[in-house]
This record gives sequence, C-alpha cells and structure tokens, in this order.
Amino acid sequence: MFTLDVALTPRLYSLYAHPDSVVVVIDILRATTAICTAFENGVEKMIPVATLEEAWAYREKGYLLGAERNGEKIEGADFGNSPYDYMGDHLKGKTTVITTTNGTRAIEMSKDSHQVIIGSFVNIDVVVNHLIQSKRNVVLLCAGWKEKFNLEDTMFAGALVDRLAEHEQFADVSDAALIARYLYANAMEDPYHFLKNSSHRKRMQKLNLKEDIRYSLNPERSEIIPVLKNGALVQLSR
Ligand code: 3SL
Repeated sequence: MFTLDVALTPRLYSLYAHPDSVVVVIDILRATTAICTAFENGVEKMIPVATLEEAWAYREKGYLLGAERNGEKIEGADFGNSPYDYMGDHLKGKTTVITTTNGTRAIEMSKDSHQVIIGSFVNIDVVVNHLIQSKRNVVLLCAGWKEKFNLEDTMFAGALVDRLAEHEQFADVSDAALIARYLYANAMEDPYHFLKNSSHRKRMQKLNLKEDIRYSLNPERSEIIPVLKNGALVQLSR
C-alpha cells in the first residue's frame, strides 16, 4: 500500500520529501506543459536549471536556452516558456537548457527523490499509468508562484488524484490530496473558466498569452514522460 500526497506549495515539499518516492513536478502554466511539448516535438534532452547564472553559463558553452522570469522571455535567450516555442522541427534531436520562475526550481528541489517526472495535461494519461505501475509512494509537487499556492497546479494535482485515488494501491490519500481532488471536481467541466480569477491567468492575460493558457489546459496529446536522469530531462523509456 502506498501514499498519495500533494505538496501544495514548494515551501511544503520538505515535509513530504523522501528518497523512495516518485515526484511529479507540476507547473501547468507553463513550464511543465512547455517541457512535455518539447519532448513531443522531438527534443532529446533538456537541462533544467534554477538560476539565470547557471543558464547563461550553459549558453556560453553553446547550448540553446529557454529562459523566463515573471512570465516573460529573458532577453537574449533563444526561447521563452511558451509551449508554442517548442513546437515544430527546430529542436529535433537537440539538447536545450531551460530556466523558469517556478517550474525548474521545483525540479531542482525534488532531485533527491527516487524519480522525478514531469506532468501536465498534455501527458496526463501516461503519467497516471506510470504512477500506478511504479508501486511507490507518490508526491505531487505544485510549483506554485514564488513559493506560494496557485490554483492551476493544485487543480491539475487534483486531476491526477481523481484518477489515482480509486486505485486500491493508494490506500493512504492525504488531506492535501483530497482538497486538490475537490478543487478539480469544481474545475473539470471548464478549467479555463474556473481559472478566470486566478492570479496567474490574469498575469498571463496581461501579457497576451491566452492561447498558451488554452493549450495548457487541453488534455492528452503525448505518450511521453520526461524524467530527470543525471541532472537532465530525458524521455522515460517504458
Ligand atoms: O513559473 C514558471 O516556471 C513559469 O511556468 C511561469 S510562466 O508561465 O512562464 O509565467
């Protein structure tokens, strides 16, 4: 029997961190959606880094860099954090570096767990199947916004809990997981509308990123799970 838990903010993650757990990093708007999209479009490897200093050091060595802070592309980077930046053939077979406000920090903080995988609506089904087959405790880590709670990551955590909690192996579903599930129950009919007053949707709307929001909330387009191996994200082989 295994536990199913949700770290509702990165600050809470240390309470759940365990070397035997599988961690799903969630940053729906938009880091984990962009990463899943990049793999679906043929990227070979993505090196996630928490700071801009590390990111520039890689760029100086010749790596392509995706960099975002506060929702905006960093000047001089090759891409930002929009899933649309990662569509097409231009990244096929390439290794890129990515740094974002919250998502890549969450990846960094969970790296000592048994396994870190990347979840988004884009690959939700395959993530659910993997977690069932893993036969391990699961922590869903919501990247949030600058250490604080956000609605969209918790909503997605709830979508995962909704699919996993009925599975008998997850006998121990925490209150944090239940609250995420209840939230998702209110959101599932129309997630876009549900998020209308959320802080990040407002922030992104100001930046004219409506299409990114719609894309990020649209489920099931990829069979690929990005997994952290030796400091880089690669495709999980199954
Ligand atoms: O926080 C992050 O990692 C980003 O996904 C934020 S944004 O969607 O690019 O604004």
